Amino acid sequence: FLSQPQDLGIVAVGFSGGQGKPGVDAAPTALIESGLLTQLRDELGYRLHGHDAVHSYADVVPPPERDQPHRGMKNPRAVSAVTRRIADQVYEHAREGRLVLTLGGDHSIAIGTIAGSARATRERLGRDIAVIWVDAHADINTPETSGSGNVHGMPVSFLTGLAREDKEEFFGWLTDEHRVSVKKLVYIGLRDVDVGEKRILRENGIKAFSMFDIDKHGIGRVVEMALAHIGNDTPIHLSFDVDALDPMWAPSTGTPVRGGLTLREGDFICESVHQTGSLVAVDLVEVNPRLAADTDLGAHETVRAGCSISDAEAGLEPRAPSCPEPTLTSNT
Ligand code: 4U7
Ligand code: MN
Ligand code: MN
Ligand code: MN
Repeated sequence: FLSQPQDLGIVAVGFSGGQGKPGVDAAPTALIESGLLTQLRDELGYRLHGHDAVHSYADVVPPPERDQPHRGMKNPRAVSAVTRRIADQVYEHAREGRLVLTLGGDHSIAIGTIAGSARATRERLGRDIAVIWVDAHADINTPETSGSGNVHGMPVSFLTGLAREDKEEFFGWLTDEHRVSVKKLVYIGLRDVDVGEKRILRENGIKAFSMFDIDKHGIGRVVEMALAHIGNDTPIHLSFDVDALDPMWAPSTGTPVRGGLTLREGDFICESVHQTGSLVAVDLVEVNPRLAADTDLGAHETVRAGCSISDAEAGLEPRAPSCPEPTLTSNT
């Protein structure tokens, strides 16, 4: 049984190389400027670590002309080098028993965050982590199945070992201690999965709750089933792509898909997962304040939604902690 950490490790990642639209690197600053960290410190009482810098990893990112595609992947050296650094940063926080909050950046950075938390959790608790991936997309393309070559659509394949590469400069630094089992992976919110990805999900028996499942069972039951799948007391890494939310709530993101989660459903997922007491790390990715900025409300609303999601991930609930759970009479 894990105790609720009082210490929060922050990794603010200003990186957009896993996809083609600039601006997603500006998200950490936008989130922080809108008061995310002070909220976590002042209202949740966390001690913050690593919050004074937004990292661009400029020292390891090669110039674009020296980063030609490899196996169809765009910016492969940059993404590999940056995620390798992020893995070390997350590892350092998690090894100290801190809850780690990573603010992206595009979703390729989860290669680093999950590699780091998987390794630290094995070392600290002798346990394998489970991953809850909340997203409109499955992000499980291999370089070969990807139509876009964008690595933000591939992180899960590298993390599970479905995609492999020997060369260190192309994610060859990933070893078994960084990887997660396909059995400990569960998706919530899917609604735009590529044909090749569907085959990968099916062939590997990966647990996935689509928007259809949420409509059918309700978000409460879906989260229950997701948690049941990974098992009690399993350390959890929650990776939240803001495009899981309906564009009504989060229009400023690179690959919006209609028909998504309400903000409350997104918050509910995070609150529920936090309540397990088993969270070791959380990501919030794909907020792009430069997109849908024309509507003016777009970027602002998306940043607000991002803050709400991060608060929920860290355990902020509208109910006071002293307030007892209402007793409900069940008719089932
Ligand atoms: B995100 C896509 F083809 N599957 O691989 C791809 F539809 O992190 C989208 O979830 C990936 O935002 C989206 O490029 C990645 C596409
Ligand atoms: Mn997505
Ligand atoms: Mn994603
Ligand atoms: Mn996206």
